[in-house]
Amino acid sequence: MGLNAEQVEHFREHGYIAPIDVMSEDEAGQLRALLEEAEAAYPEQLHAEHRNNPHLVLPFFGAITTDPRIVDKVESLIGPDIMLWSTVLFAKAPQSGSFVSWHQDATYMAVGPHNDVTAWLALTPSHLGNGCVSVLPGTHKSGKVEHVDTFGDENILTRGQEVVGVDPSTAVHLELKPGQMSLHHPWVVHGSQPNRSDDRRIGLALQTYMGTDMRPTKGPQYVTHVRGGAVDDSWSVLPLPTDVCDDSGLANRQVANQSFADILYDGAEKRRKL
Ligand SMILES: O=C(O)CCC(=O)C(=O)O
Repeated sequence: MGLNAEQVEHFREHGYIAPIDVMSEDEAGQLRALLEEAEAAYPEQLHAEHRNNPHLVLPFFGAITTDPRIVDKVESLIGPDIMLWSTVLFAKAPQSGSFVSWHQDATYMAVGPHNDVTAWLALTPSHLGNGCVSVLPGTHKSGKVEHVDTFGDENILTRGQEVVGVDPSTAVHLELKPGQMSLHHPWVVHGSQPNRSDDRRIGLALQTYMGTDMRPTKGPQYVTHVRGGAVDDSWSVLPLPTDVCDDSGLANRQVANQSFADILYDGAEKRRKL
């Protein structure tokens, strides 16, 4: 089932929608259990520095990328022909200082013209106390705004990029139960605070669902096909995995993450590991 007219209007006006029910808390708990089982079995492959594109090595996250309970809602915003650029596992350890500075996703993505949306699926409760995603409503209407690179140690973002001159008092905190998601616009300014709770805060960002009318502006770039019309030849299409961390999945993730790093660090003074 897609979004209703009120939700679509809210997205156009404010740049986000939340909360949206996707699955039961039990099902989200099962996904978390599968993730933690895989993390225990493949610690070298699944740790904080390997947070990008887990859907290319974990079949249960691969299946989430095409799940109609998510993609039907996405389709209401970007149309029926859909591909996915990447996923990011935003897992904050208990009582950790890790945070995400105020930023726009689209600033560093090198794709366009924008017809895309990020879905953020909660696998644990996500609230202000454990650093849920917070957005600055309406900021998507300003288009691209200036960021500075901070490379802050506890900043989860690639280059610690941060929008200058934000007024955090206007923020809306997207509190979610496990199994709920939020949707946010590629230009909406958003971020998140540290996790001050005794449990992990885990969310899978499906980042970003794009209409197949979008093109890379610096190549090469990798996508997975989600539904509808074919993907243009200007993209390289990667398959979803069949087994946890098998050789082909790891190779696909490597190639996608390398391209991801080259794009996200373009023009940066230094690099961290991706
Ligand atoms: O999970 C977080 O704390 C931040 C997520 C985020 O920045 C995003 O999904 O674009």
